Amino acid sequence: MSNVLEELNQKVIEGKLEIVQELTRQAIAEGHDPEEIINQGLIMGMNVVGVRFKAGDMYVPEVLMCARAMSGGMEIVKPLLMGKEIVSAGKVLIGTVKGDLHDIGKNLVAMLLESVGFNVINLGTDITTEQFIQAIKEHKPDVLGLSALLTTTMLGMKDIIDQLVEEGMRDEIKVIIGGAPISQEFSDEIGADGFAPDGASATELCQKLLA
Ligand code: B1M
Repeated sequence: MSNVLEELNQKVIEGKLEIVQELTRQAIAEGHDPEEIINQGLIMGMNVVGVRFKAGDMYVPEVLMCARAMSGGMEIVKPLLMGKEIVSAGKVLIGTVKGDLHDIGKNLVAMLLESVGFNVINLGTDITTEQFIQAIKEHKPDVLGLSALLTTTMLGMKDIIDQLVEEGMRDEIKVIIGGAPISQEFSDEIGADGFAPDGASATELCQKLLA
């Protein structure tokens, strides 16, 4: 790998936004292909971050800084991809369920999914069952990701899955769930396709479900 790409993924790991942007511009000026810059520079760095975070070697604020640095580089490369088809790992629609305003973890999951090549549609927080169903009809994602941080709102996940069954859409989409009070047992109980305890596990789960 060329020096600038190696340096780029190292600076993503260190969460250095300005340097990542500078190196991204340098990589473009040196004639690197935009996809090469994304995959070998930006995403490769973020993959390392995901693994370290999962192992407990990095903390949330650091991961957010890395994700911000990666996004800063992406913004510069993206215009060069106009008209170019990027191979997506799949489409994920993600949101925090009704009545729940917690979004730090959900956003972290969304960023990590994007960093490994998923096309992510992030609906935000306090999303009703109807809003999820409408968005699924509109965007036709491969995976629906539901997040909840409150024991009171996690029950809303079952309503969404029941509604998917009711509308005859359950077989068309994989449903993954997560959030501090969520467990594998709860996931099995409500008929989700899987539970992920953290962002890195969520990316692995989506990859496994769509393999
Ligand atoms: Co709230 N809150 N909060 N809160 N809050 C908790 C969740 C709580 C455990 C604190 C406590 O009492 N110890 C408690 C819930 C108790 C319970 O239900 N059993 C609680 C409460 C009670 C409340 C309010 C009711 C407080 C009040 O107003 N009286 C209120 C509710 C508001 C509402 O939602 N309607 C409230 C409000 C808030 C703030 C707005 C102040 C703020 C949220 C800001 C925001 O998100 N923009 C907040 C915060 C920050 C927390 C704590 C302190 C931290 C949550 C967090 O961001 N963690 C939290 C205590 C705690 O969890 N230690 C708490 C960091 C984040 C990276 O982790 O979100 O777990 P987490 O995400 C992880 C995994 O869970 C997983 O991956 C992430 C990355 O590793 N994951 C997924 C998450 N979603 C996933 C989806 C997936 C897969 C994995 O697939 C789709």
